[in-house]
Amino acid sequence: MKIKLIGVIAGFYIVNALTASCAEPALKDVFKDAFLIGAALNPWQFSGNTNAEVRIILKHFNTITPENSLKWGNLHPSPGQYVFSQADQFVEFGVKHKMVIIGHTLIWYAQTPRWVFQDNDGKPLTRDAVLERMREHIHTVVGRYKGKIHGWDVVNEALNENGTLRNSQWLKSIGEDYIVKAFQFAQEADPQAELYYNDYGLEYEPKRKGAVEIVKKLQSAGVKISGVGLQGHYDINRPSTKQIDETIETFSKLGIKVMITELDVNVLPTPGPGGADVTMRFGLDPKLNPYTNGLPKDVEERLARRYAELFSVFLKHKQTLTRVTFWGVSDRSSWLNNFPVRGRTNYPLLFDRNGQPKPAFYAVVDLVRQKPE
Ligand code: 9MR
Repeated sequence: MKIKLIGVIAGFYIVNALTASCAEPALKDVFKDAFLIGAALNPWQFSGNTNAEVRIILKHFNTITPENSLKWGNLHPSPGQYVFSQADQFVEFGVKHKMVIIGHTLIWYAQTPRWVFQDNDGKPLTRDAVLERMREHIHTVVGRYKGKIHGWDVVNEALNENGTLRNSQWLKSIGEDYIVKAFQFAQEADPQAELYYNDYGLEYEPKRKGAVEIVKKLQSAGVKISGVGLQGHYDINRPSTKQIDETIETFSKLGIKVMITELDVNVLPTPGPGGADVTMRFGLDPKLNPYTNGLPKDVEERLARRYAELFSVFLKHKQTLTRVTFWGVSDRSSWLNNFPVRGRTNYPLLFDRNGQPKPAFYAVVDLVRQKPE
């Protein structure tokens, strides 16, 4: 009788435990046979605090990217001065929790101080002098985290929407081969690390062609390129799943990996072309900020359907796609609350402002969760 009772009680707890874990399965387990799943992190999440976002990170993600801590401006603000404290903490967090650590980013047109391209009198440096600064920076940063950082966004956002090279200070100072040089320096600094070209809007054909040219140039120069990062700053309607599908296919045919590196879905009415051009800014108009008191049910459902269609495409390409990283952890701290309009209430991720999984979370999980026979 007593034994029977213990059995019943144990059964009750097991069922409860199972229901609890089914209620919020870990994304990294759900997608373990498909791709790594990760998030971009900030200092308040990796510097030893515990909060709802840290709980989400430890439970759900097996790969991490620093949202800002490894950018040139943060790391190397003036000549000869490196500030590694944040980046070190980020890497230690990843090592401690056995996560795949991604380095973002070495060479970008934004967040790079003006001094990089100038001499002490503010005059433009020669090509060779800028190349030497680039080499020194890449060797120092990649070298410091050699063996710990698994892959680097070597060059970020080098393209215009029409597929030509962005007229960045890198292009102006060095010339078109700045991209090949950056990859060469990264390869020298850590021959084992994966090396990526990362951009947004590659789902649109003209820009995609530009990225294909970059990959082919690196390949024909015999320089390592391991993959292309599709940032995945998407809207509720665009780009289409067909465009995403074709894009993954195109890069996979070049024999490289593809990853979704900065995924989020904007649900707010937003002026401009979409995407992630950080120079784009608009004033705050209440019409552009309609959901300050919560997301209406129909929009919440639309977001869930959008996430489900996106992950269906990702799963279709699981042989090529090695990683899906969200640009943030919960809606509370997403950059989209402040871009391209400051001070809005946006809902772009799978976890809400209280760290709770949203309908979009379950929509994604249900694509792979075993259905009862
Ligand atoms: O999310 C990042 C935001 O906090 C920074 O202010 C901004 C400028 O450094 O960069 C954002 O991250 C960008 C990423 O580094 C590259 N792709 C677009 C991302 C969103 O703008």
